[in-house]
Amino acid sequence: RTTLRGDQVIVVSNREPYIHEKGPDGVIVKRPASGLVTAVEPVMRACSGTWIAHGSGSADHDVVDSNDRVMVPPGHDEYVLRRLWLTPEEEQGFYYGFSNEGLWPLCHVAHVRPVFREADWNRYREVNQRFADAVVAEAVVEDPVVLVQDYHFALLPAMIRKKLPRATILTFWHIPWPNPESFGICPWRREILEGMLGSTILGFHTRFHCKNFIETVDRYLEARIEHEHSTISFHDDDTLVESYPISIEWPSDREVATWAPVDVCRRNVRERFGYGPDHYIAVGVDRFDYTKGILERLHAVERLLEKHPKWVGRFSFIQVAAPSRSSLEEYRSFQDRIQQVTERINKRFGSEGYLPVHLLAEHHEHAALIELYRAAEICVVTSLHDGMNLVCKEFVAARDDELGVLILSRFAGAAREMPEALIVNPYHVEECADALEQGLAMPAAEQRERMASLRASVREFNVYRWAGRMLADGGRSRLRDRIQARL
Ligand code: GDG
Repeated sequence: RTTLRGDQVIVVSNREPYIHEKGPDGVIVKRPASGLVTAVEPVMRACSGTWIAHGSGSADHDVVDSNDRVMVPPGHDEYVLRRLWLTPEEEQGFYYGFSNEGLWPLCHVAHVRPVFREADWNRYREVNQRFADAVVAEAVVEDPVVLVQDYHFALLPAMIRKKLPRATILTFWHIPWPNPESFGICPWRREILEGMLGSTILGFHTRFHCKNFIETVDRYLEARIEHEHSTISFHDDDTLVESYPISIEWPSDREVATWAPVDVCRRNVRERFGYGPDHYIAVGVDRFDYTKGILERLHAVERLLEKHPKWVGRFSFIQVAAPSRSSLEEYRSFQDRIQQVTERINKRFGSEGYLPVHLLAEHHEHAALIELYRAAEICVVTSLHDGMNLVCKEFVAARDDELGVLILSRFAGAAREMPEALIVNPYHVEECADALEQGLAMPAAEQRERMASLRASVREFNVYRWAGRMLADGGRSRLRDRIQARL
C-alpha cells in the first residue's frame, strides 16, 4: 500500500476472483480453484483499484450489475471487479484454443503436444486487444500501474504500452518458461516475445525461468541484453526480467481461530469415509490437470500397497480434483483415465468398507480443503512441471500442530524453497512409493522439525512479500522515470 501511494492499480487476468451464480434463493458467490486468484486477491484487497477479468464463471450477465462492474469481496467492497464478456467463439479460440491447447503445453514439460491453430491465434490477438482497450478505458491517469497476469495475455503489455506509454506494466507469468528450442516451435514466437517486452517488469517464479526467457529473446529477437542487471532493451524500452516466487497469504490468528482443532478434523474426515481413528490418510488437491502428476501419484499408491501389504486396509489416498478445462478433449480423456486407474486400484486392493483411493472430482469449499489438510498424515504434490504450486504451501500453513509430511515434486518451482519436504521425481514410481512409506513411518519429532522449518519459511515469504517486491521494483522504476523526465 505504501509503495503505491495513491497510484491507480489495475489488475488484468482471465480468471475472475469471484463467481456470481444464480441459486434457488438468489445470487451465490463462489471462489474459483485457481492459484493465481489465491495469490493476487489478498494483494488487491490491500490496495483497492480495479480488477478486469473475463466473466467466465458468472454465466448470466444479469446476475451482476448491468454495467459489468461490482464491488468485491461481497459485503466488504474493497475493490472494483470489471468483467468483460467473451463470445463463445472468443472463449474457444482465446482461452481453450491458443492459451490452453497452445501455450499451456508449450510451457510445461508434460509431454503433451501443443496445438497451434491460426483461428485460435487470431481470437487470442483480438481478445488481448479487447482487454487492452478496457485497461485504457479504466485508466483515470496517464501512468497507472497495471498488473498483467499470466499466459493468456502475452500481447497485452505492448498493446497497453502503445496507448499509455507512461504506464508501469508489471507482468507476471505464472507458469514455467521453457528453453529456447521448446519455445521456438510456436509459430508466433516473435509476436509473443515482442508483446511481453512491452512490460516494465516481467516476473517469473524462479531464476531458472528468467534465464530461459532471456535466452529465448536472445535467440529469436534483435534485442540488447544486459545480463548483469537482467534487463532487455527492445525498441528503446527496457524490461527488467526478475524472479518473484509467489506464495499464499499466511492465515491470520482470526482465521486460524475458525478452524476446528486437528483432532476434530481427523475424526470428521475418517468418519465421513467410514474409517476408524487409526486409519492413515494422504491427500492431494489439484485442478484436474494433466500437468499435476495425478496418474503418477496413483501408481505410487499402488506400488506402496504392492510392496508393503501391511498398509492395505490401513491407508487411503484422497484426491480432490476440481474440474478444469473439461471441454477440451485432452482433459476429458485424462480425467477418464484417472477414473479408470482409480477403479482398477480399488478393485485390486479394496474390500468391504475400504477403498485405497477416493477420487473426489468436484470443486470443494476452501474450508473443506483446510479440514482435509489438517486431517492427513501426508500431502502429495507430484506435478510433472509446475510454475510454483501453492497447495504445498497451503498444507504447511494449515498445520499449526507442526505435524504432517509433505511429498513434493522436484519439478515444481516450490521445491527450490522447500527442501525440508520429501523431494521426489514424480516419474520415478519406486521413489514416490518409498517416499509414501517414509512419510507414513516418520517419527513425530522428525515431522515437527521439518514442518516447523517449512512453516517459518512460508510465513515469511508470503504473498505480500511476492507482491511487495514486485511493486517496490515498479515504484523504483517510476521514480527513475520521473527523475529522468526532469533532466
Ligand atoms: C498456476 C500455476 C502457480 C484446488 N482445488 C480446489 C481449490 N484449489 C485451489 C488450491 C490452490 C489453487 O487452487 C491451485 O494452485 P496451484 O498453484 O497448485 O496451481 P494452478 O491453478 O495451476 O496455478 C502454479 C499458480 O498459478 C500461482 O502463480 O503456483 O504453478 O500453474 O490454491 O487450494 N480451491 C477450492 N476448491 C477446490 O476444489 N476452493
